[in-house]
Amino acid sequence: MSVTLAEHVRAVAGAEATELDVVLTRIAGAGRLIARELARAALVGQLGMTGDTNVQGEPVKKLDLWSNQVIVDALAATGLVCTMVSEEMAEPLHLADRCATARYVVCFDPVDGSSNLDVNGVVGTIFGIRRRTAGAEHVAVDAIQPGGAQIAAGYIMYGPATVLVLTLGKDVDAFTLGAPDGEFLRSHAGLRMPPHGHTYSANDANATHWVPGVREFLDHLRSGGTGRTYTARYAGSLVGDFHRTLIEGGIFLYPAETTSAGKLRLQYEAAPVAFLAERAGGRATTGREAVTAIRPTSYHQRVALIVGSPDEVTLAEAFIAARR
Ligand code: P6P
Repeated sequence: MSVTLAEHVRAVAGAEATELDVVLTRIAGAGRLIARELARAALVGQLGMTGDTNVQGEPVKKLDLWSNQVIVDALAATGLVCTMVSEEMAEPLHLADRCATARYVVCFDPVDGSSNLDVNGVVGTIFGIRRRTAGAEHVAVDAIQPGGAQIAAGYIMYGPATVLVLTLGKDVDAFTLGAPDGEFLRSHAGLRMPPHGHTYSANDANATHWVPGVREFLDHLRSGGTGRTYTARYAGSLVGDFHRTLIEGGIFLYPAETTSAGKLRLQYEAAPVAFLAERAGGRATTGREAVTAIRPTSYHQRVALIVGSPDEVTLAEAFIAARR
C-alpha cells in the first residue's frame, strides 16, 4: 500500500505534524499546478521572457513569475506562513494579517534552472521552512536565519517524473506524483547518499575563474587519483544535478571564484539542498565552511556550493585548503 505525502508527514513530523501537513500539502499542490503548466507552456505562450529583470539582475521568464505567484498563494492559504523569501521578490513578502496564526517562514526558488525551460530541460522548485520568531519586527530577523534553523526542506523536480524530495529534519524521502491530478506517493524511503560516487557535476566553462584547488581536485578525480573512474554530468539546474548526486553519489560544485563568493543563492538554493544532503549522510560546504552554518547577511546572499558524498566533498575541501 503506497504511503501518501500527507500520511508520511503526519507520521513523522512529531508535534507539528498537523501544521507541517497543511504547509507541505499546499506546496505539493503548487508543484502539481506548476508541473501541469510546464507540460503545456509551449502551447499556451508561457515560454520566454517577461522583459523584466529580477533583483539578481537576471532576465525573468514568464514561468518564473507565474510559478512564484502560485507558491505565494498556496503558502498564504495555509494561514501558517507570514514571511516568504523568494528569488523572484526583491524583499521578503510579509503577510501581517497572518502573524497571529503564523508559525513558519518559507524561503523558496519557484523555478530553479529556468534557463532550461525553453529547451524542455529539468527544472525544480526548492523550499526551506523555518519557524518564525516572536516580536513585531520578526520579518528581517526571520528572513536571514541560517540553514541549520530549517525544520524542513525539499525540492520538487519536474523531470520525466514529478518528484518531491523532503526532509523533516531527520531522514530524506522522495514522493513521486502518481498522476497529474493524483497524490505524491512515497517512492524512495530513507534515501542515503553513497559515501562516494562516480560523477562530478560542474560548469567547467568557469574553470579559469575558480579559486585555487578546484581544478586540481577535478584533475585528481579524472586521473584516477581516488582509485575510481568518474564521468561528468551537468544539467545546468541545481535540482537536477543534486538529485543525481543524492541518488548515485559523487559531487556537485559551483565553487567560489577569485572575484566572487559564488553564484547560488544561500537562502533558497544552497541552504535547503545542504540541509537535505546532510540528512542523507552527505556534506555541503562553500569550500571553507558548512553551508548550513552560515549566518546570512542578506536575503539574496550568494555562496559557493560544493555538495555530495562525504568522501568527495572532504577531498575537495582539502585541495582548496592546501592552496589557500
Ligand atoms: P550556470 C540556475 O540558474 C542556477 O541557479 C542553478 O539551478 C544551477 O545549478 C546554476 O544556476 C547553473 O549556473 O552558470 O552553469 O548556468
